[in-house]
Amino acid sequence: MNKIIILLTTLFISVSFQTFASTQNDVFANDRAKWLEIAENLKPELKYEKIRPLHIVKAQKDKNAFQGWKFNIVDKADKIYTKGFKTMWSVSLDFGNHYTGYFSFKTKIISKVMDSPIRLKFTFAELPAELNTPFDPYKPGLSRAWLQDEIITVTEQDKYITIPRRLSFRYVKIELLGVSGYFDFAIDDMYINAQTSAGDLKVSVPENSPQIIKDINKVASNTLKECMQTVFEDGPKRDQRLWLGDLYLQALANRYSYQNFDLVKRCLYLFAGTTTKEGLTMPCCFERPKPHTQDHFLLPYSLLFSSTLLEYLNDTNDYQTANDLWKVAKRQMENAFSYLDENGAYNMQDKRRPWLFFDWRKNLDVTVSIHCAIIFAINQTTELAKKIGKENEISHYKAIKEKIKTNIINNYFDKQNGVFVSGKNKQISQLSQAWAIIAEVMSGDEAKRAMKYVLTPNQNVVKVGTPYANHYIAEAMFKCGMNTEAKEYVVSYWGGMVKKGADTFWEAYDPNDDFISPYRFHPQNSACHAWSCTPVYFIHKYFK
Ligand code: RAM
Repeated sequence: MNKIIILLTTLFISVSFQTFASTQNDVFANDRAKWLEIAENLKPELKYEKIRPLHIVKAQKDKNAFQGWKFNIVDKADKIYTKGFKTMWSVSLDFGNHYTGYFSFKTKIISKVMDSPIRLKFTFAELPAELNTPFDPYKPGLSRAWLQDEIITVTEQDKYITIPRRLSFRYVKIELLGVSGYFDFAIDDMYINAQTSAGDLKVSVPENSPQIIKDINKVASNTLKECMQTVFEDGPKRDQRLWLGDLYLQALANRYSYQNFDLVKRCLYLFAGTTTKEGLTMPCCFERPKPHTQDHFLLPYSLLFSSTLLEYLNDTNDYQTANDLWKVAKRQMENAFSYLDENGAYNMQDKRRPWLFFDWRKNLDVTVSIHCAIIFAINQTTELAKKIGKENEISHYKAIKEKIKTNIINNYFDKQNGVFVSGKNKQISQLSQAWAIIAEVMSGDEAKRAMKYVLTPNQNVVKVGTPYANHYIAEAMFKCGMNTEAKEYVVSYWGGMVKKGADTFWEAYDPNDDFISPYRFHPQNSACHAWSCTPVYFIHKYFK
């Protein structure tokens, strides 16, 4: 009997020790469930609106149109409801704006008797060129499944069919693939049950603002609205999920538009609740069936956790959340410091190989940018710490910051041209200067000079390729006092998309290359992308 008791006690101690040890290794083991519950309780109600198409349109190739295609209006959309589909075989419709939701339609027989099923192909597109570029044969890249084409076999009439996947589009093309020669049918009705959690705009631009500013603000807020679902998604067409880098910018735009701060809070808790065992926030988060992440750590995004929490606190004065999530912010900083050597140099050869994403521009060297992103995060975390009285916990940050700063100034600053040069090949890029200014490594006239250098057309300067990176360019310009130039920059870059017909801002945009695509296939680009919505923030913060 005694032996059994001893055995059981030993077993109990060993099991408890193991549980204790594994909880010890798992930094936030005791917090995650609570954090995810907070996130779950903040899940917003979606608002729905049934939207029907406005026009039947016909595609026209046009070298002056964005990506070479435009649509011309042929007729009112409701003409289609009485028209025998066999008189058309294919029809394109324009819903007049970008919508996200579930698409339903029904058919009716208009002559004779239905003696076979009807096979229809639906292709949904955010942009005209997307609807007119053949998807197949598909070259490898992002999954072919993102492209929004669906084949539906209709076997019953007068009954709504809803396409199971959520869609994001302005245009739809319907093609008849198979039907018996005996009868004819018509589309009887169709609509998208458009959904968003955004609600009403709480902030508007002054009536007397120039039209282009009003247009940019409208397109930017529409972009954000479409991305606001049960989380802040990066793009309702693709990837339909929460990304931390996008969230930071959405939080800034949200302040000057829908002011849905609970959604920011929910997203912060989702990132906290899905941290790795090491306590790291992963770059993106999927909501279903239960919150989870993917395993490629993206350091610059994890560094933006502090910034997003700080912005949230500034907007809401919700000190409870700031205090609760403070340790997550701090953990991201400690992790970032682990990539630095004793001189404050970031180890580009580190075996953990985090993803150092700053832009999709090919061949961009990010050595200077990553150092500066760490400094920026130190500054932001320090500000956060001051607000919540935790400065004593981060008193060592200052010395680390000075080391990083000294290191990059000594190794990567070209005194002659007054610009930062990145990496072994001393690459001059727009982004390196922008991040140096955002990190306050450069300021005043020195900063202006560097920005002017890289913004002046020059073959040797690496430009940026996405509105994400352009956000930081514009922010850097405002920050160093180039207000007039910065405003012009915002109007010219984002206004350029408006002039090319954007209803929502695009994931990738280069004014000189309409076909730029991170995925080597422009129909895969998302034409309504979260990180492109920040003109709302610029206009309200700086366009006085
Ligand atoms: C893309 C997404 C997202 C971005 C990441 C890095 O797949 O579009 O917006 O944050 O990459």
